[in-house]
Amino acid sequence: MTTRRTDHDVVVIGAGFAGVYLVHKLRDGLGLRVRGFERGADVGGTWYWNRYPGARCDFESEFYSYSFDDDIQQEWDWSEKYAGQPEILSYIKHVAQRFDVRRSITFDTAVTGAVFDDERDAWQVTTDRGETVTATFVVAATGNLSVPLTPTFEGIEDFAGTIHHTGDWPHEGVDFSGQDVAVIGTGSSGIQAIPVIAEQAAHLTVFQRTATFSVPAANRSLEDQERRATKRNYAALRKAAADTRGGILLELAVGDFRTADRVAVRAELERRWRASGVSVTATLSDTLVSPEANEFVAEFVRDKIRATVKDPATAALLEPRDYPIGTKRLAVDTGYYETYNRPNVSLVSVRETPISRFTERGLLVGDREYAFDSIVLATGFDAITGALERIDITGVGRHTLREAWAEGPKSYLGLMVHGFPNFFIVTGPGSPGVLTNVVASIEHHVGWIAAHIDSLRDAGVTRVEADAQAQADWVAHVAELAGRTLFGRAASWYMGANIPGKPRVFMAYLGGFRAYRERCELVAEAGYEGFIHGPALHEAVAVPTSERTGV
Ligand code: NA7
Repeated sequence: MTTRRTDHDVVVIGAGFAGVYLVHKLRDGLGLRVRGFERGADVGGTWYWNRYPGARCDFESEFYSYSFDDDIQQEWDWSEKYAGQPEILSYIKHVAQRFDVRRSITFDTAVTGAVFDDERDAWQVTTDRGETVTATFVVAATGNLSVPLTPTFEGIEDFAGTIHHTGDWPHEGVDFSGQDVAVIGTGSSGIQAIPVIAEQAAHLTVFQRTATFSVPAANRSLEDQERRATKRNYAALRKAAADTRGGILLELAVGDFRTADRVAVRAELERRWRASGVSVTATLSDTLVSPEANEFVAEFVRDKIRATVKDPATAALLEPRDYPIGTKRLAVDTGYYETYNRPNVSLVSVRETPISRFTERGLLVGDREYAFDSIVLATGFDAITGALERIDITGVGRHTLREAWAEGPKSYLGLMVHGFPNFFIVTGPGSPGVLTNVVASIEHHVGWIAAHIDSLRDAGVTRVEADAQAQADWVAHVAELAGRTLFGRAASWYMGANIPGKPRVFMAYLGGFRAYRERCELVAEAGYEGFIHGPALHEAVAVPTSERTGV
């Protein structure tokens, strides 16, 4: 790696939370020659693109933040429990500035291809700016929710008004004052945007295909003394959070449904709903495995919807009935259900009669046309695999990642894919990333990848690859864990079910952050068990190790 046999030691793709930390860790921590590429004009990733009104974190910001540098966590004051997008973006910029990360990143530049050179143990990376560079390693920090999904709507180009996707929001903002506005989609993004747009628009019509379970954030300003208390105990709190399933401290379960007293559970749900609904689904330990437990919690939330929304017909449409609570991402809102009591908001269900097309004036649902000035697409993302599958990644034997993942994504620990040596992924499929406080997962993965690359350097090895059997075992383990839960009953983006033709595979590791970390530690301690250092056997005969290592 020090022989300059490649242009760079590492190419990092993406400059969100993961990419920023990777550049710092690998460049400043390991002294590697690092080059980053980022499609956007600046750092931020998800928080750079998702600037829609109401965009906000649904993990507590004091913990949805880096822990690797104590000065930063001591200096930074989060204004609210759940920070809004502008504040989170400022934070990432602040960290990038502190470590002078930007000088190693080429912005406004998307990586379009990466081809592994089997002879040289190096990647050739190409960009949409026509640049080609070589690097020993590539680390994909491409994000899980970075490819906005616009469903194929007939006539979309005929619409005379403006269309905005929540995941690609104009930087200058959008003024909806006096407008008739439509929002299509009621996932987390729609649920955050709808109350804010409703305050501005003359009229807002929400088009809902599937009602989503949403819980109140009870967001609020943080007091100085709270911030000080967190800062005093940061190390211990972060450590405790890392030992949980989600990498975040939430209230614990009071028991399981079979043995817990129903009246007490109901009272506890009530208390949690008022304090902040995020831990409602964690009230019972078996919400995600027992249909009865799940229905009990789901019915509690439906009761809340009925109690909040004044018009019974609208309330009935908003009651989620299509999937077990928690098996699609739980939305965390500020005044979502209350918004439907406003005179300028209406709800149209497109469950039975879908949107048939866009027209010049608006949308056609069945034979009814709705006219709008603006339409907001809150229609989600090609999640988890989308960003990687849009890059032409060609590994050993000229096999592409798209081919390797044709029946669903396969990886070892979510970190590497067999057949793609020296290519690491941060919070990839098979990692617990999307089910956890993703910043905690990112810090873990980046630390683990950096340590692994460092150990390769120490050993003078220029090639590492996931073993085929280790990968097959991990994929089976991930599927087996998912099979024990209710997650398969939801048409969620975790399952790829929001994309026509995408294989329906539960893509995240459900064993929890703690178990995952422990497993990764054991693997490393055992000399990176399941990873092959040096050339691996593919169908063809491998070149002897002695000729391939020790560069
Ligand atoms: P989601 O959660 O994937 O939500 C997308 C929404 O768009 C969902 O309600 C979809 O309904 C709806 N949708 C998609 N296509 C259509 C069509 N053709 N017609 C009507 N409605 C449609 O994306 P978000 O951006 O809200 O959230 C993504 C994650 O970001 C979130 O989970 C957090 O982790 C942060 P469906 O449910 O498919 O019937």
